Amino acid sequence: MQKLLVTGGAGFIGSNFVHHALTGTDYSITVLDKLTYAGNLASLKGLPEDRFTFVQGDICDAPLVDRLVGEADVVVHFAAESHNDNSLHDPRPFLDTNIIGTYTLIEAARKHDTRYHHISTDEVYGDLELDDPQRFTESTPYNPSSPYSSTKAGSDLLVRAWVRSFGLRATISNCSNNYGPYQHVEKFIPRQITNVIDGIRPKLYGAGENVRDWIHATDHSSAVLAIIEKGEIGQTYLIGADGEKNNKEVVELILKHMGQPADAYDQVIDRPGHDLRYAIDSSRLRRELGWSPQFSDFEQGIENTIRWYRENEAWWRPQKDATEAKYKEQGQ
Ligand code: NAD
Ligand code: TDX
Repeated sequence: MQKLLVTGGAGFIGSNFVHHALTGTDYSITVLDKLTYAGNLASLKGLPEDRFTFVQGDICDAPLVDRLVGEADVVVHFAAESHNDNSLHDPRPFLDTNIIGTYTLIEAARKHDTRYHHISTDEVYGDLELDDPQRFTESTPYNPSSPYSSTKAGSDLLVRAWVRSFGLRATISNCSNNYGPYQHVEKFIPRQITNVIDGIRPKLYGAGENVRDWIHATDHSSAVLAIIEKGEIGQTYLIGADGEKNNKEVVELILKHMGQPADAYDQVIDRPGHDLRYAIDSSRLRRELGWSPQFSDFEQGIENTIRWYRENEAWWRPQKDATEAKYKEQGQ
């Protein structure tokens, strides 16, 4: 039985991964999570008690990290400051958690020779023109735009250097935009769903032409499991499900499935430096590790996600007012 240390397991993708991994394998999992505003213990309810442990703590706490990494067979590092808009208003926590936190983890993994998997984002590659026929691949040069994506890029480069210089047994994955249950209401899709539930019109940054490449969090989880089990040490894998949609299309889909007119949204101030388009070519992952996404119908996925937020109001309600108040201050 493998022992996994999952950082950031009380966040959106980390919690989806923990549920997925504990269902599909006999692994035991320890989650290390600071429970920032983005972490929620309620996302980890109902897990098998004999195979799941929760530790509240900071990935920058070197003695704690050293002990937990020493007890694990594999580290899966999800913990991050993850929201672009926050990084534009207060970048410092992004440097601490995304850079120093990653450094702290890979130093411990180096010392204990622990297998390490690093979760990252397609945003490290910058953005594409709307009509560019190319998509991001593992060899696309890094060109991040925001404080968030530049700290994620920095953390990826640290991992690459630790592999080359110290023989760290690591893999990296860069995934596209995730959606699904347990996503914080600050993020695009849950913000608009919960706005409609509250009788507030969805808020589209600018004209809504920006394209994101959507993947269900369960498909991200199955890809990470495939990489842990079959990935080649030192390699980077791009994870994506061919889900390109512009933001206006996504808002219209949410409005349609929530019984609202297609134009019942507001256009608000655009995000500074807003990346235009992300698009992932995940052929290496599919070809070399035999992975494929199971949630290929985005409209069905959005319907399920709307249902989840309707049925789990107690999970998101405590964050909603403070999140909207912050956006209002920023004119968004
Ligand atoms: P999230 O913000 O929902 O969750 C982050 C979690 O990390 C929270 O539980 C938080 O409490 C915890 N955390 C933050 N700082 C910490 C610290 N210093 N020590 C310990 N725990 C800490 O984020 P998410 O959307 O689930 O993203 C998870 C990972 O996936 C991140 O590395 C992110 O860059 C990456 N990623 C996200 C997406 C996406 O669409 N959301 C896409 C690709 C990659
Ligand atoms: O209210 C909104 N209106 C709007 O039009 C919000 C919150 C967002 N947007 C736009 C901005 C983006 O073009 O929607 C798109 C998606 O926005 P976010 O949910 O903030 O995601 P994004 O900035 O694309 O980054 C996400 O995907 C990559 C995650 O937050 C990152 O952690 C991940 O690395």
